[in-house]
Amino acid sequence: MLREFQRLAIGFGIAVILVTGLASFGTSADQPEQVIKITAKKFEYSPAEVTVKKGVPVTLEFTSLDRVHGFNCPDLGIRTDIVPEKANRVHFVPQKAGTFEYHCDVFCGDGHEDMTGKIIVAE
Ligand SMILES: [Cu+2]
Repeated sequence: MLREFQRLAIGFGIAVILVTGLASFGTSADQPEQVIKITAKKFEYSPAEVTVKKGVPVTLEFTSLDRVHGFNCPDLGIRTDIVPEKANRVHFVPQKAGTFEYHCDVFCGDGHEDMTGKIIVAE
């Protein structure tokens, strides 16, 4: 009786491992995360224009080369401070295709207003 229960339990355990393993394999194969590095300095982002794929998770990783900047993309609902000597990350899953402008929202000097870029979400 006990033996049978053990066999069942082991069988169940193996099934769970297989299913979760397959599931995570499926996700990572279909939707590799897009990691994009962007540097910020007075008064530009580099690259200023990035293209991502709709439905695929994105991590934007910002590095500042001089001072504190901001990253704000209201249409995608994402923002972060960009602090020097820190990896400043935002994570999102683009749900709609299009071109979305972003800008620096931490005043950084005379060219601050021109510190902008674009995120292009492709189908
Ligand atoms: Cu600024």
